[in-house]
Amino acid sequence: MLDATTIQAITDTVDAAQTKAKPIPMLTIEHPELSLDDGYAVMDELLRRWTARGREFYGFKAGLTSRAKMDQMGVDVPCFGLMMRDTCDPDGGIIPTAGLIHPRVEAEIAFVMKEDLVGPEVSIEQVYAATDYVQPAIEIIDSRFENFKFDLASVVADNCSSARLVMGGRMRRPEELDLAALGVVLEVNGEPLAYAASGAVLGHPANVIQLLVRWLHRRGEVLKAGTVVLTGAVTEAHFIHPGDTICARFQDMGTINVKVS
Ligand code: OOG
Ligand code: MG
Repeated sequence: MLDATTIQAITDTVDAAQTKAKPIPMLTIEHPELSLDDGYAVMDELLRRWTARGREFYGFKAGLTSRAKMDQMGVDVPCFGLMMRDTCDPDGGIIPTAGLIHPRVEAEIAFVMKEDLVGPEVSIEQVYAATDYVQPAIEIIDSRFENFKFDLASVVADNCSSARLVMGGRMRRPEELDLAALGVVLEVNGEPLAYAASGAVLGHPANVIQLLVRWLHRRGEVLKAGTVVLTGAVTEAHFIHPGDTICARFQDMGTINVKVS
């Protein structure tokens, strides 16, 4: 692993790119030895700094969990990132993008937990029992890397491109839905841009929760009650611009409508 001083220096670089919306080259160009664990060490240091600045942890995001996203980004291993409460925008509201570099929108299914889940292995039944409800979400991602180009270690160090999110539509109990096969349509300015089914993420979005619990266990952590989890985009992501209207329709789960400013 990289030494602590180098992790701090890389965190400084990512932190500045995120704060100033100035794109940087993919980190492995200057640090070819950057590993996946190093990427997560940078993410952990980012969280420590954000918390010290008074920002509040909101939940986890999974990224690169669907074939559409893996093919679009050229990375075929899922990753986990952190979401902060001050990046949430309301359904029916306006998403500010002034502080973002090249934002893209994604449609995702969110889980909100009501009981702790402790790994390494949990069953789908345990995931359902620990889930308070599932709900539609849209995520706005914004890679801090030039031309949205990265490898796995770099994107993890950039907190998996997390930028903003909206929870909306209807809250539903997972067992009342066929979560492997719900249709999702993503529209921008009234144009349907992408179609998918909820099972596009690892065959079933609950499988993402299993993977997250395993990942947390390896880090000596548990998935806590009250945590929100975005399970990853079901379709490829689409660029958005000020003035755009976004509509994401989720079968049996309602619709999210937002405007981009
Ligand atoms: C990485 C984050 C991907 C998802 O839902 O797959 C992601 C990226 O594509 O920039 O959030
Ligand atoms: Mg996403």
